[in-house]
Amino acid sequence: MNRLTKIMAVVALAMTLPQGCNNNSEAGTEKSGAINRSSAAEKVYVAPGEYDEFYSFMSGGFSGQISVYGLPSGRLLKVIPVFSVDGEKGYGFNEETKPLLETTHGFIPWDDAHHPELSQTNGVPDGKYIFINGNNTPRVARVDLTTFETAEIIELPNAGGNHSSPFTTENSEYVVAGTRFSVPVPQKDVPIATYKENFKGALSFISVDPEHGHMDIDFQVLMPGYDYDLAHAGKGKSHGWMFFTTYNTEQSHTLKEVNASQNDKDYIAAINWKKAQEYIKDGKFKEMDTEYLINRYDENKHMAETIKRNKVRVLDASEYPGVVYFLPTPKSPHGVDVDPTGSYIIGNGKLNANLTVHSFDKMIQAIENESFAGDAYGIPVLNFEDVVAGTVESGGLGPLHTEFDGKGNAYTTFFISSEVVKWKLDTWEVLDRIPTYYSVGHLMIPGGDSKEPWGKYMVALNKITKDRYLPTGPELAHSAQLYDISGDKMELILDFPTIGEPHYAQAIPADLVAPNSKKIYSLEENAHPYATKSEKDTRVEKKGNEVHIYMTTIRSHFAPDNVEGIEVGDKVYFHVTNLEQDWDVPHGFSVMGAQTAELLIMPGQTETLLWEPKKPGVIPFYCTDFCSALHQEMQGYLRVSAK
Ligand code: CUK
Ligand code: CUA
Repeated sequence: MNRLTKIMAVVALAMTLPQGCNNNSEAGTEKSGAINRSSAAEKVYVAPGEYDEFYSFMSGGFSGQISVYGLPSGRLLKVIPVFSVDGEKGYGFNEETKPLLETTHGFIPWDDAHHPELSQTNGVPDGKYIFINGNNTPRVARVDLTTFETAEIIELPNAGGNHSSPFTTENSEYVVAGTRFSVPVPQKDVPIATYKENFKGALSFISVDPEHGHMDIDFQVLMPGYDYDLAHAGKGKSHGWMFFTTYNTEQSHTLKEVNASQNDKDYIAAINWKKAQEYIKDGKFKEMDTEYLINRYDENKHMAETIKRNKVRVLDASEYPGVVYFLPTPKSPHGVDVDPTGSYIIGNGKLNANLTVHSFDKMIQAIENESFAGDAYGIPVLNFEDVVAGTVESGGLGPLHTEFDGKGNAYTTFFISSEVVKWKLDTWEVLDRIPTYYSVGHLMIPGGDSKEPWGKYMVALNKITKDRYLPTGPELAHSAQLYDISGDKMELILDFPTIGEPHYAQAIPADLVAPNSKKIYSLEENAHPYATKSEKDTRVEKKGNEVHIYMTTIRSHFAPDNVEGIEVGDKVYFHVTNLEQDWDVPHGFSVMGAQTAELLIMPGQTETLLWEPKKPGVIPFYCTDFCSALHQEMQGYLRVSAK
């Protein structure tokens, strides 16, 4: 085969998907593989009224949200709206949360979320926050795990396709955001064929304020347009480094499936962010004019605010020695994962069968010896032989991602051969393999990308469901599969469907999150500018064509519940405060003809719905959340007159 036909063959292979059942199962086993039903049932059974052992946070993929499941039961606990509007909670529809979805492109009520990542303390998930990337309009969100609500969304300038994100450092000093699509930096109108000269990849290092969690871009490292796919932080001995995969060192801008697969090796970019911090501290950086927004939700005001930034600090990698090194890695590496000790950097070449393991110690040695193979874009390229620690001869095809159990074992997914392979660190020998149904992308072990994994379960996140569930028309849910990994052999114990595409997930023992979960917003501390803290303060204020209704709810009535004097063409703002102070007694609110959605107001909280009446008449409104035996009576009327 000549080179091009070889590449085409690989591409064709990469497109192969399982056709249906029995694709991977061993002879004689049904589509579920060899399942010990009673042992599996016992392992996943959480009796009514009992709690799960772990919270699991799954990316919603093209739903733009995070879904929260209990493990091992697979029960759905909550969907947290992040990048997409959500009628169930009024998210992105009420005036308080609308600013969260503002960008320099305008109000964007959707995104494609791939990777949730828990905040860490000393390299271990701490249960404070979960971050997630918006891939399409580059953004990173922070969800507060005391409220399970989106607290902040930051936009990323100079990026296009925020895929290698938001992986965090040992103490959440930074969450990072690479760029999967290189773009002109700064953005400008140039011919696409000038890719090599004009297109760059900006890697953002987003600082997280330890007290409030507030994010901002500390600096960006400007890189050649190699396309940055995934990342993971060093830990332990490699703390201070961040590793990104590249898959387009060819710098092609068209037919990437062929053109970006020509080089036998692309690079893992090793970024010494502590070195970058020194340059920043010494004032040795450039300030670039740009524009990006930070949208923050203030819990006391129950209101999001937008902050505009117009500059970003940049370090062009070619001009700052010691910040970036390239580690050659075969076959278009996708995932890059660092083992719990921080010694090994595993690159999964997605067009490969074998896994490449680099040694952090050898990398440092080679840098100290200045033993370089050459340079690319002024960045030193290390010799493959100098940094490689071993190769795992996996016997699988299409490796994507690796996680760890904290007992010296690694687990890698194979998309094409649709399986998970367990192998041993240091000896690189394969210990076990098990099929997934079907076409696994990421996998997740609770804490499995941290210093101290809780290596009891593994979840495979599958792209294709085919025959696993009752058919639901042409579109089938994606799927998670839960495996018991406490023994020598992996054991499949549960399937459950997911919301959107569960690219990646994180999980954490429930007792690190549940005790801090907030039960109630204090009415007394409610600092919302339109809060009404007692029924006697409810009122209607009209200024020109703006009507502000200061309304309260308590079981089972609204005050006021009859409003007259509204005219067609008015902008009517309902500022509704829930006076309840009991856990889990929300009231809902909506109006006939509401142009957006409803409000779901938690006890102690104020939310605002904007309504623009179009026709005269008497319009009913009601509580949309069943709240008491007299919920059906919880309603009112609005009289709308012609102008
Ligand atoms: S991933 Cu986003 S395209 Cu391997 Cu993290 Cu699938
Ligand atoms: Cu209040 Cu239903």
